[in-house]
Amino acid sequence: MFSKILIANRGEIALRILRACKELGISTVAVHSTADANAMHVRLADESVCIGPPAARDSYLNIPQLLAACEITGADAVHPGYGFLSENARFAEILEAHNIVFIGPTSEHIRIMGDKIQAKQTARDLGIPVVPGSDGAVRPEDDAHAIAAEIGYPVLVKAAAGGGGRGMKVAKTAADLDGALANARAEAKAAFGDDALYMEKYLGKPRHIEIQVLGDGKGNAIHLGERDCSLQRRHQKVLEEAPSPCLNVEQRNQIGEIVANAMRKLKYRGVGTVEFLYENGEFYFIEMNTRLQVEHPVTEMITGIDLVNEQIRIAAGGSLDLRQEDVKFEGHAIECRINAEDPRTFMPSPGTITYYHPPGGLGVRVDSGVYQGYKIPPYYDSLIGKLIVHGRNRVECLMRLRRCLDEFVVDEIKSTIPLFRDLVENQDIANGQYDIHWLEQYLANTSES
Ligand code: MV4
Repeated sequence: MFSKILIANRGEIALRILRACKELGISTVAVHSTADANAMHVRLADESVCIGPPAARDSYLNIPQLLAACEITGADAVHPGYGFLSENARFAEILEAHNIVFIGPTSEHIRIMGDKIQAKQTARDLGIPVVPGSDGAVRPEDDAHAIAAEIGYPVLVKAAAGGGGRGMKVAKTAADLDGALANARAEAKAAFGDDALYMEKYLGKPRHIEIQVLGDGKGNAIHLGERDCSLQRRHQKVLEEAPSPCLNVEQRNQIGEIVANAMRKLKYRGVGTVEFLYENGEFYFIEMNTRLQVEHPVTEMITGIDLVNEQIRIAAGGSLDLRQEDVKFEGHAIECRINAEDPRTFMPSPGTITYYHPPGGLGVRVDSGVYQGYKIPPYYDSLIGKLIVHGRNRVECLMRLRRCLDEFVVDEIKSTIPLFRDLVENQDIANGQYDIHWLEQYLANTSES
């Protein structure tokens, strides 16, 4: 096992990782920018190193500074959390070259899944159902019209280097295709320096359902069920839940087994998430994330499995000691992402938290890096915490969530808590009847009044 882990992240996820390290008896190193000197992850870690000025590219993304911090402290492994360097294959390689363990998958697997065309081909070769579309890249010399006609309109043009919705263009009919391709290619070139494109059948009203996986890199892998992450705004998830209100046990086991089998063949190591669009009873692979995700607690709440503990043990060379039949799904969990934002305009609202009272009680978990008196810096994403609630069933979970949102006080900054208070009263949410467009439509409708 490792003796000291450096946590290359900040905020609530840095705390989450610290807690797992402490329970494993591993020493911790926090790194921080000058803007985060007063952050909770710095206070709770055994040691801390300032790695640069506020801008992420000069601190949390600064590989030489992180290597220096490892060298100074003698850390033998790095946990990247999510965002920042968590899916940077080069960072994983550089650490390996310095005999420091990257707590995550191999750099090769990170690289494959980072290229959405390669990811899709790999998924299909492993037996995972994918969205019908072009066979790999659509090059400028290809007959895009013939390919699109074959797929059937509407088609969606996507960037190989994209993900998270950037560089996507819909062509409703053949008349839109040349424009969609030109716009997508220009956007991809500018945003990623890689203008490779591919095309897919555009699915109109899907849900976003993702499968959590865990592998040991030796051919053992299991799935931990799904999370329904359909409630998004501008490609940012807002509320996630498990199990999905639209799946039954057979559907879960079927897609879960397909994904787990694929991960066994791939010899995938660590935690991963395979993302699907789900429409009319069918799953369609879109992307794989090779990192721990923000919404991982939802899965932890219904399985009782500590995903960060598993990540660390596996990175240290341990084998997966859970078998698929050991994974039991119990009850229902919902996560609300609490952002320091105006609940109507979503404008960031940094500033000082003058009064803070998180909810508690049975089935309640708050993962947050903030405290009363904490000043939220303006330099990073606006996530200040996550409220995760568990109940024996979805109805109990929603009742508990409503009660927790009533208790939650975060004063003198704007937060998204009032949005969630509205959502728990909504009939579509109560019925679990929503798709990936529901939230944006709801927000457009409620802003009129
Ligand atoms: C799609 C799609 C419809 N059809 N692909 C958006 C981000 C990226 N992860 C994939 N995305 C989509 N891909 C096909 N073939 C619709 C979306 C999409 C979406 C997906 C998940 C959650 C929210 C979304 C919001 C808008 C569009």
